[in-house]
Amino acid sequence: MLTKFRFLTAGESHGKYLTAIIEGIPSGFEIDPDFINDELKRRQGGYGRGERMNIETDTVEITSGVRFGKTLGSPVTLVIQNKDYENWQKIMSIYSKDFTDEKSFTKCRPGHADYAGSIKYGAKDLRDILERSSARKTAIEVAVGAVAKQILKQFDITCSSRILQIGNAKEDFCTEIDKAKELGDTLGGKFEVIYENLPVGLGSHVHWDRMLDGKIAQAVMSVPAVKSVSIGNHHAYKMYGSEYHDQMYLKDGKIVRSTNNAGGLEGGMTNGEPLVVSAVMKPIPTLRKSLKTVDLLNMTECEAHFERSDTCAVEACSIVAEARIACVLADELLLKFGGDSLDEIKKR
Ligand code: EPS
Repeated sequence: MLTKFRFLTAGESHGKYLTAIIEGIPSGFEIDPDFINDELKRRQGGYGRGERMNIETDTVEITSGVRFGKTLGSPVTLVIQNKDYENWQKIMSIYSKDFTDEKSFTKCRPGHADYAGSIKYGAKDLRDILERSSARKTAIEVAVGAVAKQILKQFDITCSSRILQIGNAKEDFCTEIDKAKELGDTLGGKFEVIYENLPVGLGSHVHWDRMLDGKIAQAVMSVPAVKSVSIGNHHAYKMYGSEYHDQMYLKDGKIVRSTNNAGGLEGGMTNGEPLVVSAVMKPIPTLRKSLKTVDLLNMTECEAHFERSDTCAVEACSIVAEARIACVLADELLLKFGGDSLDEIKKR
């Protein structure tokens, strides 16, 4: 869907590397690996994360497209090493299997990709599905998003996010997470991402697949475990039009608004107000407390597979959503202003 800021990612959760190639970045953009690493650290953090985060210290290596701190206009390649691969080398070997079938996992986890993925791809071992469906891949997505954020930074576009709710808690999130952990359970929640200082007119009203609200919804909805996305005031369904719509006034010759219920988007285009996107993350489907399922090996009822998991990853999810939106916005900026170098774009 992205046409100017295009990227592909690859990598399994316990494979050797997570990789991304970004194509379409004009020359002259400053890229700071320390900023990317700070973003990776933010994704690893948050209260309620699991043991895997104690193993990894996600760090990016840039292997193409940047010289002396600036983009060359050529594809930018990012690589993150999975430290945990060392413990999984045999299980994740690319060579023919040299251990018994007993190691296969066949008790699918309700709520994960295991069941549908096994049927779709004919996987006898659900690990063939788990390894790519794992939210581990969001590490490299955050690295790509950190590159996109550095493009946005050149135009003073800034980003922030906050947690709105975890389970039933609107304030004391840690206690709520501790409670779930004690029960061997998991928790989802709700978060909000805000982008400020966007120019008017990113996106377009002229065709359904050019509308920015649709592009953002797709980008955030496909973050693992996200079940709903909304833009602006999500109580729109119960408000009068006269309450909901952001009325326009003049102040010192400039158009101003007293509300931002539209969340910065009207007619599929940015309107100059802050872009406000909120999303709901479901509880992680890998949990210590048993969930009833079926063993696909012998079609008997059993308890779902459990290795280890996070209790709550809503904060990490919000960082991933920030990254996904950054990619969409960087793409829109490059689409609108074009150019092969930063200087050329700035002139436009
Ligand atoms: C994740 C790494 C994974 C999980 C988590 C996200 O590591 P592992 O599978 O080795 O424990 O902690 O993924 C899930 C909970 C999931 O259901 O996909 C990460 O790096 O964010």
